[in-house]
Amino acid sequence: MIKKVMAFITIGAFIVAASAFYGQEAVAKEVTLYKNPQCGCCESYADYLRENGFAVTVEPTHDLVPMSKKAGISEDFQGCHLAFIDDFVVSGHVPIDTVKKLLSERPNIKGVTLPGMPTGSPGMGGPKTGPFTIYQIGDDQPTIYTTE
Ligand SMILES: [Cu+2]
Repeated sequence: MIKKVMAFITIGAFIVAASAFYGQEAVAKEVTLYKNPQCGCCESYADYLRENGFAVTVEPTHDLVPMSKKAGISEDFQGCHLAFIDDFVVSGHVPIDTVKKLLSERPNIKGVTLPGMPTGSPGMGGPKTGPFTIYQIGDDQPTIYTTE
């Protein structure tokens, strides 16, 4: 009897775990990425997100700077494109581990940004010359979210 109950619990737990797993895998997270029409590294970053399982829609725009500002990112901290994922904004060539950290920890911020276009960051070519500093965007001055 106890063995039977244990078996049911084990199967039940397996089904719950499996459906949670497949539920996550089946639905690719939607991303809208705004970029200047001529930006090539932004396209590469969109592909990088796609390779990591996101469904990316690229929207060319000439209003990237004001749009980024409206999203809470002052000019000094803006990346070369602006992506909206869930309720967060991700600006610039932010590595996927940081995007995942943001989406799983869900801190009370507007989003994150990697200013400039550091070589070696995802979507940019060349060697990585040092750690990337990713800033968090909130109501106040940006502060460091993480480095990687
Ligand atoms: Cu870029």
